[in-house]
Amino acid sequence: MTLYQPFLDYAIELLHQRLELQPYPIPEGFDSKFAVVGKGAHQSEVLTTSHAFQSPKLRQIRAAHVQGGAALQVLNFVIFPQLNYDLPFFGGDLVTLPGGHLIALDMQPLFRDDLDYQAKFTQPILPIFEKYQKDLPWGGDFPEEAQQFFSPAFLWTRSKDNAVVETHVFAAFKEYLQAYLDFVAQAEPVTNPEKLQSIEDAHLRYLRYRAEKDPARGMFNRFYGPEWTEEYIHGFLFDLERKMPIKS
Ligand code: DBV
Repeated sequence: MTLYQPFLDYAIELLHQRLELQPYPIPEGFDSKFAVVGKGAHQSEVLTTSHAFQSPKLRQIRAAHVQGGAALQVLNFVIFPQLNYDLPFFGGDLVTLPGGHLIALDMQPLFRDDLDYQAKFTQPILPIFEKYQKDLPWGGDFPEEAQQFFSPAFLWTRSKDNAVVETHVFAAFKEYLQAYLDFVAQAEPVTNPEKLQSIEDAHLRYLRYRAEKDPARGMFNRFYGPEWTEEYIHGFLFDLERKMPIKS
């Protein structure tokens, strides 16, 4: 068992309980990737597995799980709603490196500065956020250009302690995901053409940023080579542009 396996198991179980869950296609060669990295005594094995689902309101629910020993574990878990809902993205980036754990958890808003949007999708999360602040204090600097994509309930922390991840981070992850699925249950489709266009624009802005700035690119390049990595990023992790109908 690795650090984030229980997170993934919990999420998949809950998704099955609460959604009409269907599989989402994972391109061939990307459902599981293995490499032996390093030399001699520093040799180690890195396995990356992909998991993906969809539901009537959620276009893609996907996880990338990197398992490379005690000092290299990642669970990157993102939910991309269908484009006719104004739902935020669920974003989890749970990263363990030799320096420690780096945890990012948020409902990433489509329209961060819109007060009605905040009232709908951020206010209800703030009590959960505040509850965990004490044990999961603010993690400090992060890229300034990424700030526009996070909500005021962005849980961002660093820790060196496995127990913190196994207790507080796991509990926060469960509560954020449950709250997200409450939003999904309540969500009504958007029909206004202008609103639909602004939702599509927000998805593309988010997706292009994440694909371009993916902090895992360097790591994947080292393990699996640039060809596999670019295809993984654009063909699976952040695939919206590939899936959009071509507009005439
Ligand atoms: N991050 C991903 C995917 C990963 C992944 C798909 C499958 O988006 C892993 C793997 N994140 C990952 C790794 C690191 C980070 C760091 C390996 C460490 C990089 C390193 O130190 O070498 C949130 N993730 C980070 C950081 C932030 C996030 C802020 C630290 C700063 C950085 O290195 O850029 N989640 C991340 C992010 C957004 C988000 C930037 C933006 C919207 O949702």
